[in-house]
Amino acid sequence: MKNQKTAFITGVTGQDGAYLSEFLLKKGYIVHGLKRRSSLFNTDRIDHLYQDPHVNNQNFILHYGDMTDSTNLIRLIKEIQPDEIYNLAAMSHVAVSFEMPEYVGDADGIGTLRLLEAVRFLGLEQKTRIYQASTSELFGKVQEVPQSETTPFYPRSPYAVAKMYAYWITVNYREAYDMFACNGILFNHESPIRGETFVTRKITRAVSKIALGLQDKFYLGNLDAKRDWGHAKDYVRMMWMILQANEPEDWVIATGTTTPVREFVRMSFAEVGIELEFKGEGINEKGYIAAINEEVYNAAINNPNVTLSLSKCESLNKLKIGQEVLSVDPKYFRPTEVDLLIGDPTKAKTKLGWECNYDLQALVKDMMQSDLKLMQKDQYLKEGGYRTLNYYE
Ligand code: NDP
Ligand code: GDR
Repeated sequence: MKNQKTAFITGVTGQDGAYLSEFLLKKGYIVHGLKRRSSLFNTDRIDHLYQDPHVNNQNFILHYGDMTDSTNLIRLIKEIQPDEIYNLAAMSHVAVSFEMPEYVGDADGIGTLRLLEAVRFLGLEQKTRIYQASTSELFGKVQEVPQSETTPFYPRSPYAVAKMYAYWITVNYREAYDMFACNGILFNHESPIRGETFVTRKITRAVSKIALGLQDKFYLGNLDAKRDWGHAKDYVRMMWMILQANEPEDWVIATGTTTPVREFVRMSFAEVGIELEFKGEGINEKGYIAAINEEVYNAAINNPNVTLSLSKCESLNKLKIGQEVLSVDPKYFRPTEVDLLIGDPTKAKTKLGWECNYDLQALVKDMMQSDLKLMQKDQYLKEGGYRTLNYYE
């Protein structure tokens, strides 16, 4: 294809890496991805894009590597000669970053420097455009509401501090070496392929299991935290738009609305016709089933793609009014919390014409439908006498 562009995505096996690969392949790009060696297959999210390496004219190519290995990054970038690099690789879990701060500093912070240096070292400053996955966690203990490109940073975790280094080294390389290097300051974005230990996915998985009678209750940490949640599909589109702009700049990407974790729980249960009632305060707060709308329940779990021997009635009968389905477990509290995030995406909307297709209700629906289907598969396997895996998230 004439003028076919080549992109290199680090973190290709993650949520955003998978959606971005799909998006760029549809646009006609050749996509190279960096994946880590793992003792088990770790390419679930991109298996549908995978091509047999023996066929000719592959346009989706995976390479082993790691953000902590600069010689590997230099060699790959030399081979690939990318027009665009999307640096999505990171240890991205805020709570886990308190457990492994040194590694996070290395992979998320210095890893970004390694990538920028590789481009400079290879003399590709004028050819290769670079997107850095920056984050609303930079705003942390927020200094302004809502947060925009000019809001001062106040990071509150080793993850956010490492990302702050990555943010500024990207700006510095842009200014020092005239590189087209940009930060997308993205607020939380979720999807059916969101990592299972982030709060939204933890909720939609647990609610699906509870609805199907596969689990009685689940535990969360801070129910009061507020986040500006969007859909990952909308956000990867903006990553690409950022690199097509006339000038390299930094951009806030957000929906502009904020919602407490408790409300996300309520909305997820509502998708299966379960009305929740919250009682108690702080660590004693609990969620109980207040009512069940059987019509909504049946419509939600009536998945034509899975034939179940277990009748829907049986799962429904396992649910009881007054059943305790949610408790707070302080082990999920963080040493320092980010209480409120709400972004102001005016610049992205006015200068680049970005819009989101999904609001929070549509996001919750998409995630719930997908997890109900996934858990129905578990239910089906269980009934067939197969072992299903229990993850305690
Ligand atoms: P995920 O956690 O789903 O994916 C992270 C990716 O990085 C995975 O492919 C992972 O590989 C890879 N990775 C982790 N460490 C290394 C390493 N040392 N070397 C190479 N690859 C590594 O994150 P998301 O897709 O949700 O996010 C993408 C990026 O955007 C991240 O940098 C994240 O910090 C940032 N971000 C995310 C937001 C969100 O709400 N999703 C918001 C703002 C920023 P493996 O699969 O092997 O673990
Ligand atoms: P966050 O996402 O820290 O915002 O980082 P996460 O979903 O982990 O937490 C959001 C909020 O929910 C509260 N919470 C819980 N969180 C988790 N994971 N598990 C729980 O049981 C739980 N209970 C309550 C948290 O305390 C927090 O306030 C995500 C990541 O994708 C980052 O990589 C990204 O940079 C930011 O979003 C923007």
